[in-house]
Amino acid sequence: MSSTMVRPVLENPLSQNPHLLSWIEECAALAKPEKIVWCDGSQEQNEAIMADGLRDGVFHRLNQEKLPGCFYHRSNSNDVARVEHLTFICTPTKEEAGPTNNWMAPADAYAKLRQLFDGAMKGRTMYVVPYVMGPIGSPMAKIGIELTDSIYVVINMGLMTRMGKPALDMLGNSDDFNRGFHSLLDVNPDRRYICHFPQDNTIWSIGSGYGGNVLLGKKCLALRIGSHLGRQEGWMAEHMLILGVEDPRGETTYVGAAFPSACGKTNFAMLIPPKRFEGWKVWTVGDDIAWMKPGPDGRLWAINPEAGYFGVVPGTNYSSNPNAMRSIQRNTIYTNVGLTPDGDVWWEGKDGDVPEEMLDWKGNPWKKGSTEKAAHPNSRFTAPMTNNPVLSPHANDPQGVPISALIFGGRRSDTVPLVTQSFNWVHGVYMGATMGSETTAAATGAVGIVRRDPMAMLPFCGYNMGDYFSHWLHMANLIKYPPKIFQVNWFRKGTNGRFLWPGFGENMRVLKWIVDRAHGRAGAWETLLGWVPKQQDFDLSGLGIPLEDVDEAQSIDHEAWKKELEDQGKFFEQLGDRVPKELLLQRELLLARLNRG
Ligand code: OXD
Ligand code: MN
Repeated sequence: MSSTMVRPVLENPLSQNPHLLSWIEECAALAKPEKIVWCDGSQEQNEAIMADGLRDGVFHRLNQEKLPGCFYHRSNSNDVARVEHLTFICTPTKEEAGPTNNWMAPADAYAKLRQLFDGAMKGRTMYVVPYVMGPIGSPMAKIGIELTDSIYVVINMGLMTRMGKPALDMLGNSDDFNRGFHSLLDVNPDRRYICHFPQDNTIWSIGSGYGGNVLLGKKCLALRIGSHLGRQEGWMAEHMLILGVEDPRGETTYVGAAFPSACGKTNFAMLIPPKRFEGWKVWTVGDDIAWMKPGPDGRLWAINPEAGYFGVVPGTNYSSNPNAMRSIQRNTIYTNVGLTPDGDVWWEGKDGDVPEEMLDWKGNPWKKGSTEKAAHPNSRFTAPMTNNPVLSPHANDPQGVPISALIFGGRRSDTVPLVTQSFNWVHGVYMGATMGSETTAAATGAVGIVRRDPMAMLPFCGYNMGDYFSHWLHMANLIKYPPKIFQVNWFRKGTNGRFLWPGFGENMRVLKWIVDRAHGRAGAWETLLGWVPKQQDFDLSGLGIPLEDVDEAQSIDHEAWKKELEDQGKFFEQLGDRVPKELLLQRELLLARLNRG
């Protein structure tokens, strides 16, 4: 083996930043790649890297007539979702990571992973992937560099972030960048760790190729490290979509909404208003993550740090999300869906006929009528946001968009009403903090069990959850005109097990009430849970479902709420003594209202 293979020289570096160069040297000395390639983000280089991916079988070319610029990827079948049990927050003390995170002492984590990284890239190429989270030049944007041996990561980072030379130009000679180090190693769950070092602005991820574990800009930097930075710097990193609602007069109101993984954030962010709402439009700013900071005008301003969508494929169709369907017809990566003989893709819930036969997500022959799923329930598309027909014209604005309302929503078949407005900011924070949701396939583990998922951040909060709640409460002091806070539940079921609310585009009706309330324009009734729409302020005309269903979706079941509060109490106990007193008192107040009947 030549010496350059052991200690690769940095040939033609795209940057002379000494901090960057010495860190790359250090990582290369450990992982020992054969070659180092700097990603400049150019189309030419992307095509060359994709050609290598096709040659190595990482990607398959899809039918280019049907799906121009689209490629197919099949992941290792042991590696199809985020692995929360292998995800660690490595703060100096366990207390800082808090009871909802796995913790490892930084020195132990570095030592353990250093052993795994040692020689992990032998014979492979190490790609240097510079990227910006947020619009280029935005004062809210952050720079990350990911070193990876995965072509899948390089191509996906190119879609999901502002990747390439502009990131290096923005970085200049600064030391202020996130250091992300990733290797597939042998894609073995026994040697899989996703470790975050908030104090070092560093992420080490090894042994996985799944998006949520390895596209380090997304969950790792934009949420886990981001939430830590936000607390230090006075802003918020949230698991929220951002959308703009334009009314027929042309006024646009921006809303952020937190839903747990695979609960329809992408659908909501791309919503098409039903016929009844002629002249209304919804614009997508982001579908998964919001960074929000108080602006000089006293409002809360939000950017979407991402540049693409990494969405759940099954269930996506021209009824559930026409704009997502239009977004994934070109220049899209499909991961773990079914592959038809003519090079097209298929998944459960796709429009049209079920193909007679295809290869399933594992590459096994699949026949119509099979009880196996052709697409993995967490199969994904990666598409650039510029494909979205309703992309907000303000998605690239460096200062972001002003937020008037925040929405929390879980997947609950019972208990939680369709829509409620909080009495005030603290009550709204309590609504978010006590959010529960039935688990989905986005993470490994049992599906369909209610788990508390505060602000949809349970798997993504990079520090102690109690301190995170305090940060939320503290933010009210920094925002002169705080957004109004709402809770929604699209998933409530009737006694016969059917959904009470049609969801999808019809969620516009709820959204309109929220927007009107945010502007102080619509009426509401006070209930023990918060404010709910008055009949005349909630446009249900032409909805096509019995109004009794809507009433049932909005009803408050006192017995269910007593149980709910018990469960919330247990959750707060688990979180320990860092839960702010104000939130414990909110629960007490609600309990008192409930007991009064
Ligand atoms: C995602 C997730 O991929 O939340 O967005 O898991
Ligand atoms: Mn998400």
